[in-house]
Amino acid sequence: MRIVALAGGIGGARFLRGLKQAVPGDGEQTEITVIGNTGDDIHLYGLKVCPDLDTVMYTLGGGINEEQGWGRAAETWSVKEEMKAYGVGPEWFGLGDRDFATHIVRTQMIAAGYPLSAVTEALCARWKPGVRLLPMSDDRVETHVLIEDRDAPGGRRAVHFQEYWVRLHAEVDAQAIVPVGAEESKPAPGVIEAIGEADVILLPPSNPVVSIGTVLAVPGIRQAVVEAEAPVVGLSPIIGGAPVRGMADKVLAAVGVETTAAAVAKHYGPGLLDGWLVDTADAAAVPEVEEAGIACRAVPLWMSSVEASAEMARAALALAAEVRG
Ligand code: FO1
Repeated sequence: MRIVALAGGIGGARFLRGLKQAVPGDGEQTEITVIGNTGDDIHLYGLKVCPDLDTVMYTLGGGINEEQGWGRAAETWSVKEEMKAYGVGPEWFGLGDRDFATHIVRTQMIAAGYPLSAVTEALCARWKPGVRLLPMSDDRVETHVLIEDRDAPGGRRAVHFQEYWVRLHAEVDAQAIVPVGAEESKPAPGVIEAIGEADVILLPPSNPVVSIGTVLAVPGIRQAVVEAEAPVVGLSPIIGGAPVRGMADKVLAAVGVETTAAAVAKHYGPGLLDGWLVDTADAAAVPEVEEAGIACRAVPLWMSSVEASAEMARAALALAAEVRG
């Protein structure tokens, strides 16, 4: 079975770990292709950092810092401390010594002319995540957030997504989310083909705006998913009216979407989604989602363990089989 998943960072990676556990053991029967968000990418100290690709690679490759959900396990921070001693910021973004190696290798390969997809493949040769990890695009796309700034002309300014997320903790309202460069970007090699050949397409519980939304903003990807033969099943990142992690509610508000499991399903729309899983706490939302033309089931969606994530993945695959008819 060929499974394709559009994924962001922590929530997506944790779901994918469960999906790997859920699919039939004989690996050759099942191939998982992950199309990763690169809108979170940030350039620091002359290095290209790809948070969502690295979170998937480290989580599935066994190197993730489990509590944080990002960065490396058993990390040390000597380089960061030395940068601080030189007064070179930004202090608010924590790059550990082990993590730096990933960004140095990536930046070196890009400088040598390799596209991000080839770089990601090379980094995964070490980490062996057990899935094919493709960036959504080899072109530079960076999500910026428009926030109010009384001192700025027009009363607002754009900040990089990471500054909004990590330094500002999304405490100020996002007036707009802009995936800079998306319009000019192209899907990375293999992305459109993987979607077209998929037996199932999954939208993990990643951020629907800045993760899944950014992947869908690359021209051609949304259309490929809409036109795909494969059933498309998503899992709600919102449980009981609140985001499971992160501050998804802040970016959902920026695009005028209520922070509910049903609203996110309708935001993706019946043109894209064939099925949608909500948590048992949101069972009351099932009729509303079904009325929107999307098959809906209520199952436990808390990824409290790898087995819990695997159960969610099994439920998603079962719903895909059901809607396939
Ligand atoms: N998130 C934080 O909240 N604080 C950090 O200092 C931080 C550093 C960091 C470094 C590398 C990396 O790959 C991810 C990092 N993240 C940090 C997480 C990152 O902001 C998020 O994982 C994604 O961008 C959102 O999904």
